[in-house]
Amino acid sequence: MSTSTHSPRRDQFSARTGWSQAGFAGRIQAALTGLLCLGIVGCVAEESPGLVIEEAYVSAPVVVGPAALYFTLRNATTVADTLLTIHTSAGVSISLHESAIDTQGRMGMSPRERIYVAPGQIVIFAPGGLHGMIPGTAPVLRAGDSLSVEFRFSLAPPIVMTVPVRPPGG
Ligand SMILES: [Cu+2]
Repeated sequence: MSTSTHSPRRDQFSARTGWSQAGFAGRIQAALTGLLCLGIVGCVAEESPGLVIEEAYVSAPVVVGPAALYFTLRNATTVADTLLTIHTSAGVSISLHESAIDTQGRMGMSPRERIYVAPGQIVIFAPGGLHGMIPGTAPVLRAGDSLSVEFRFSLAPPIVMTVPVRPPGG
């Protein structure tokens, strides 16, 4: 598109995308925060701008079988997001599950399609509740191993991280 007018660039942006000025400023600020992050010690690679996975570990199976993945998901952004899928870097799908006690007092677990995380919300995947289920057909996991895992979200870029394997129940 060629034009002979010299309207401010910001106005062209607003007209094309419908972004509010505040929304646009917010995006720039988020981008700057991401850049600043590069120079700060302790700002680790698994941290995407705003969505953070912390304290991730795999609990090794007692015998050969499925293993559980636990972690804390924190949404430090101002927009809601959704954890869609988790898989290993080898392409093995890790199911989203939730354990619960039914009305008969029996412990069971059911699949979850996706996990919504509101702005500022912390979602804890821990024994007895939400967890990732690693199929027993994956390479057998033992304490001391590590596993490369990728988390995918509806908005935020994927987070790839190396997760330690702890002893069963550890
Ligand atoms: Cu499970």
